[in-house]
Amino acid sequence: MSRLVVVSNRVPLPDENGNPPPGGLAVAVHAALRESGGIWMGWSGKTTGEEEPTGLTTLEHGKISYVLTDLTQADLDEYYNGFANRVLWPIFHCRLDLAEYARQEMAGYFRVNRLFAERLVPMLEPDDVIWVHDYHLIPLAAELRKRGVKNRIGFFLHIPWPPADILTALPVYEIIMRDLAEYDLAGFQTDYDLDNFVGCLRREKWGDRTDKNTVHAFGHDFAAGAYPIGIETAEFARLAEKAGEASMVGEMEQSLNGSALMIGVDRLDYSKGISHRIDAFERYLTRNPEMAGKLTLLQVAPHSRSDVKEYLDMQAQVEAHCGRVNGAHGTIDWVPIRYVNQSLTRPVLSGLYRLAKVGLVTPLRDGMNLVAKEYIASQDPEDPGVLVLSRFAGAARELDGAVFINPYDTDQTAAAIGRALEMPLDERMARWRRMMDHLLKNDVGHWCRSFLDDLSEAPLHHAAT
Ligand code: GDG
Repeated sequence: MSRLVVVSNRVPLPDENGNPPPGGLAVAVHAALRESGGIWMGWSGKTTGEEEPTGLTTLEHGKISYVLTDLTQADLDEYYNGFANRVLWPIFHCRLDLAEYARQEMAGYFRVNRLFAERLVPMLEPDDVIWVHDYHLIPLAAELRKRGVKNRIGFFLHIPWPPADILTALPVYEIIMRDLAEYDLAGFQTDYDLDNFVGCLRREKWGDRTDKNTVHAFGHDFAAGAYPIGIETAEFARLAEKAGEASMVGEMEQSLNGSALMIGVDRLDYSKGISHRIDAFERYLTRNPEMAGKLTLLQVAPHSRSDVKEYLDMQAQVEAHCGRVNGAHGTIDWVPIRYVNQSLTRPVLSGLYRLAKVGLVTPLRDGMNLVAKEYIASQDPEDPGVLVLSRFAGAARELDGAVFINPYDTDQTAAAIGRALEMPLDERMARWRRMMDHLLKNDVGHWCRSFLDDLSEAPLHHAAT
């Protein structure tokens, strides 16, 4: 069996017993790494001064080596905060208005990808299978190929791939497309993303599909497919079932004083549609004044990317928005929105999902959205809640029992809240069962195995050259 080499911006390090941190991706990829042995490489989270050499640390746990590279502050500013999070993230989420392209930052992005490649090459063995994750590292395969690496290399994009009209606003889109074609397998979250990717190739006459999962572009064939990421479904269901034991969940239930709970859980990111959700909740309260005191929205929103200006701006906006709605609609004994920036533990989160009659997942665009899946996995089979889901989340391609909304349509989302709250038990159970069966079958282990199986069979254009 070939060794697996995983590369991602950050590495989820295990605890002292070798157990991975909670989180579907970390658990599933660790399971694959434990089986085959291998390496997980990424940024250490540490920065050094411009003049100092950046360090490389290796930690060994059983058959897995964790290889952590430091970056300079300039690397971090240009590669991570700059090009990845202020250019690629907004453009891939169709927010051209928020993209701030600067050549220096782009140069830093390619420089860090070169650094990763230089550090990885000496560690590679000829049979290693390499799996690269996400938009931070698109050029990595091209950099490895330049250094003579002929191994199988796969790439998985966790965020959406935009349509050609949007992508072409990125000044270096041709390089990004060519670099992606250096992988043996390019994996996307949904068939829509895959279609967009092929559409970009077609638009520029660089290539096209030759069959469902093979693309011919820039003179060679490579595999491209949709691999919708899953969660640890059974584990979430188990956590949620015993979550009543967590004191925080009990306290929450008591403090609701009989009012129904709706929940939103998101990194504080402009792609998640948090303000649109608050607008819709307010519209619902305005239209249904008899619900005053009977409905509470818990919005869990840990801070994210606070070094990026657009994120600080949106944090301030969401805070002001919650304050405004609470001021206008709240009473001395009822706060309509409970807004929490604290990060909660998974057992508490699963308990809160289960307590909530409605899960509100309203991104303006999202690669998948794991919260939608976690909400479903956490429900009580005898009395499940209802998922209100944006049609612009990748999860909408799978979770067909949700109540779908367009987050830009505030009236529609407000009406969906009403519909979810009033939905009869038999309909809720039937919708939930369908989605839960799907999530049990298509969990994160399935995702990981499907990707790696297909990578092991992908056409190998580099071996021959
Ligand atoms: C990217 C793509 C794609 C949130 N708050 C807490 C907490 N969370 C956890 C959730 C969930 C995860 O964070 C968020 O996952 P999402 O999928 O919603 O979003 P991104 O971070 O944007 O992830 C996305 C994903 O990659 C995977 O491919 O689905 O589309 O953007 O797991 O539970 N977890 C805990 N406490 C919190 O307060 N423990």
